[in-house]
Amino acid sequence: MEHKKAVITTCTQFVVICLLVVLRAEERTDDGGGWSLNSDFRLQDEGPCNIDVFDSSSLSYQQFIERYAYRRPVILKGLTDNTKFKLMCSKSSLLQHYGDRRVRLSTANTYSYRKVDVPFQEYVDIFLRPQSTDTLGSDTLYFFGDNNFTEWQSLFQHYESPPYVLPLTSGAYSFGIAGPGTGVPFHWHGPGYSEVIYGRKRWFLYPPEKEPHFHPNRTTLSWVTETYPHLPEDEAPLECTIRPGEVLYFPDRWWHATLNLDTSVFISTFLG
Ligand SMILES: O=C(O)CCC(=O)C(=O)O
Repeated sequence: MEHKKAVITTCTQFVVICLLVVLRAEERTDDGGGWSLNSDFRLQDEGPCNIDVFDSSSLSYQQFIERYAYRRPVILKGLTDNTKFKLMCSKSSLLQHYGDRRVRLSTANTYSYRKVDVPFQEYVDIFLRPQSTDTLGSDTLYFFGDNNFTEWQSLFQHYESPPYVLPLTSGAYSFGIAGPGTGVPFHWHGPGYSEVIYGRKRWFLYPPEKEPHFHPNRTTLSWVTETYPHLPEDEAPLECTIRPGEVLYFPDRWWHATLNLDTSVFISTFLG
């Protein structure tokens, strides 16, 4: 009997070790920082990209100001080097350093009303999961913004924000992590940048004078599934999917909505 127990225990330990080895290997190879494993659910459709994309070396600050800053969105590649910040944002590193800190979650509707505070570890274990199409924005809790800059200062101080700042403005950060299919429905505010550290994020934008048709309590995922495919050509949004190493600039008061295609770690810099 004792021998049988010992064999079972040894086998169980062996299986657990094998699983851990596989998981760690996957973490190392997928460069999703351990947030999104190769086997995980992710959205495949990146959509078209009809926003101007530049290598940052081919668009000077002066050109950015003249052509884009007050006129239309643009995506810049290689504008910042956030290699160190990225390493610090891996799942294991963030959980190790901030797992017991409380984070403030907001409902993902246009006029974000409800706020819920949970330990970061609990957010990762329980709330961080794929979005289902029929869940309302008011029932989706999203970790983005409302960051505690005192507690997380040791992380944010390593973020290199886009250097093309609008005159007379300074940047305020908004950091988040969310599952595939999540995102923020259409809304607008001041100008800023969005960068994904891990994962891909699909963006939809309309100029201030062209308010899109959307329901403020439906998620971006439901808008993409139900409304977007039927849009007449002249109501099509500007859109693109951004990846790590790229930043998207949105001008003042442009309508925008986001859709995380993978589990994503991301940060916005609001210029005000
Ligand atoms: O990154 C996101 O999902 C939301 C970004 C956004 O809407 C914003 O920066 O205002």
